[in-house]
Amino acid sequence: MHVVVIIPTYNERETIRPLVEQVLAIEGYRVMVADDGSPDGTGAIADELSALYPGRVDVLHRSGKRGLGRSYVDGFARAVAAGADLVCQMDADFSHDPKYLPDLVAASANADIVVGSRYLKGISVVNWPLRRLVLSTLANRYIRAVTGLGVHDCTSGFKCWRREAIERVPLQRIVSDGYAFQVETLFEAARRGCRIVEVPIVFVERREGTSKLSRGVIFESLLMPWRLRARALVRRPAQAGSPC
Ligand SMILES: Nc1nc2c(ncn2[C@@H]2O[C@H](COP(=O)(O)OP(=O)(O)OP(=O)(O)O)[C@@H](O)[C@H]2O)c(=O)[nH]1
Ligand SMILES: [Mg+2]
Repeated sequence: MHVVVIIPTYNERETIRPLVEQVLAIEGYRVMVADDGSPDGTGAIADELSALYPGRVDVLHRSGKRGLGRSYVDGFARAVAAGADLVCQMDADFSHDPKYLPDLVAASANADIVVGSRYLKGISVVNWPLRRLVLSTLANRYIRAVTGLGVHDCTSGFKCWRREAIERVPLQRIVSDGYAFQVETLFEAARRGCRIVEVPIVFVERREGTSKLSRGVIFESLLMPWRLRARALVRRPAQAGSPC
């Protein structure tokens, strides 16, 4: 199995090195860092890691407009072109512990997309203030109600995709820039028949660096479920790739 773990970064110099090294400790896994020209030099650290671990660390340096969604679109396309069988996505801030990656990969034997879920066994989040917990759990209820998605943690950025599922989603038509990317891609995959399962994870709030959650990103996430619902009404899924 060719497994690529994509880590999008913007100013994550404190965590990127130990995180990449923990992922590489899992035999055979490769990493792709998708850096948006971080002013703090995260991209240069990723280049050092790439030189240190030849063939196992790829760095995608993106310039121009920043965006988590666009970083993943570019990263997915590159990983699939490089022959990946499974593509994982995770944050760089250690909120997603690499120890769960083998669980996600194992569950992909019976699923097209595996979601690392914070809300499967009650709520498994460490160090979030109450208002953040309330926001996230209400957001997930809202997304499920509006889109009809049957996933407990629709906004999770910790996932494993089978290559066929990525090929099935028309990535170039994904419009989200920010965290709404998670919801939009899940929705587009689900309506093309991809099987989505969740595995439990414990999510830990970042200790280093700063959050990139902005008002614009929250607004996009609030609007996206309605856009998706409207899209489902007016547009039949475009056929990209073979069925899941
Ligand atoms: N390439 C790229 N990565 C980004 C961008 N914005 C955020 N990221 C990365 O996406 C991941 C998630 O961002 P965070 O700031 O941790 O967002 P979050 O986890 O929702 O928020 P916190 O819980 O407050 O940390 C991190 O690895 C960030 O470095 C971006 O515009 N471009
Ligand atoms: Mg985070």
